[in-house]
Amino acid sequence: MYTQALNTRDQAAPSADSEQDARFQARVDAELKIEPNDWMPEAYRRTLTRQISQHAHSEIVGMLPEGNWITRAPTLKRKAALLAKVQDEGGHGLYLYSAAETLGTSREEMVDQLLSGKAKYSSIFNYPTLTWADIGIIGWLVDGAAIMNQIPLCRCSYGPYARAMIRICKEESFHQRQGYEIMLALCRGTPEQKQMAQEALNRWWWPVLMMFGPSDKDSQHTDTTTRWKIKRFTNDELRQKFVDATVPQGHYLGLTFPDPALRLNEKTGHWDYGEIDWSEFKRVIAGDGPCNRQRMKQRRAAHENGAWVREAALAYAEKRKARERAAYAEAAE
Ligand code: BYC
Repeated sequence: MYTQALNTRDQAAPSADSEQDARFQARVDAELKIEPNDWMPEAYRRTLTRQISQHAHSEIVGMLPEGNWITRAPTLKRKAALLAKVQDEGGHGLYLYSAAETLGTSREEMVDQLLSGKAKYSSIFNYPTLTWADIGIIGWLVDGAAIMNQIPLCRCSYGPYARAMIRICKEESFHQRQGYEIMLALCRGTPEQKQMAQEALNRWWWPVLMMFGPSDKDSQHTDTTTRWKIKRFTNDELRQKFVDATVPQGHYLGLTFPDPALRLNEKTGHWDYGEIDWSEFKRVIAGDGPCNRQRMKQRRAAHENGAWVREAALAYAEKRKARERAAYAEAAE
């Protein structure tokens, strides 16, 4: 999708030159895109590599809780839609790794960081999918939260990330609708099905609110990334937008939210919500959530089992290169 050549760090060496920094910030302020070969502060490169690679890892790990349900989807239609959705997520991971590679870190390095536990991925994918209703919830709420967070990223100052996000958001929007449609079918179904939908909402609501990251007062990166126009809204702003959009959708389904403090604030027009359990969030991102170990074990196994594919692809590329070289040599004679 993007250049195959990696930009080396020397090409964009960090500079103590504040004029260079000021020129960079002026470009960002003028809403001009920063492209891979443009000069950028080393910290901008680092933070983008961190965010884009974490995002890519989240897509790849995010395939696991849903992939678990492909063989158990209740109908052929549901199975086909879920298969397509999980494939889309694999695709999103690949565009994002490509976008991150343009900043000078290879995909192999990023994957190693994931598998060694050094790199983070979204907290939400460390929760189990216990029933079919969880698949509806992932589409409705997890993809709904992802869209809320990702639409502003389509205007991110870094060109390759912004462009990747445009396509990703279109697909996420389909994912969100398929999830809501599953929820609608369950809520209009038997009392047992509605109960299953309610229990899934009870389990996922708080972890989904945590997806937006720590509250603004605890967010380490927001100030800088907002100045660089990577982030356009703070974590709390996006969380509030999500709650405002989602609560009426839940009420339309006839479901209740597991938060006694949830109420429409007549003065602000926003839904007020209760305190998030940040100790749970910290535990999950530190590796001690309900499924962290299982997810990493599955990813490591997938990586090892896929080694022969990588080797075969490399061998094929070498063979093609050798054939091309031979053809040139013959033509030059
Ligand atoms: N989980 O300073 P902060 C998807 C970390 S994919 C884990 O606010 P930032 C989907 C954060 O990394 C969903 N870690 O950070 C896929 C930082 O730690 P480090 C993923 C989290 O970057 C398949 C520390 O906490 N989406 O939706 O300004 C199927 C302090 O946070 C989380 C993206 O990646 C978390 N939830 O803001 C369905 C979107 N939250 O790195 C759906 C792009 C925070 O310093 N990313 N942390 O060690 C972003 O927009 C931002 O990176 C975040 C965090 C809003 C997530």
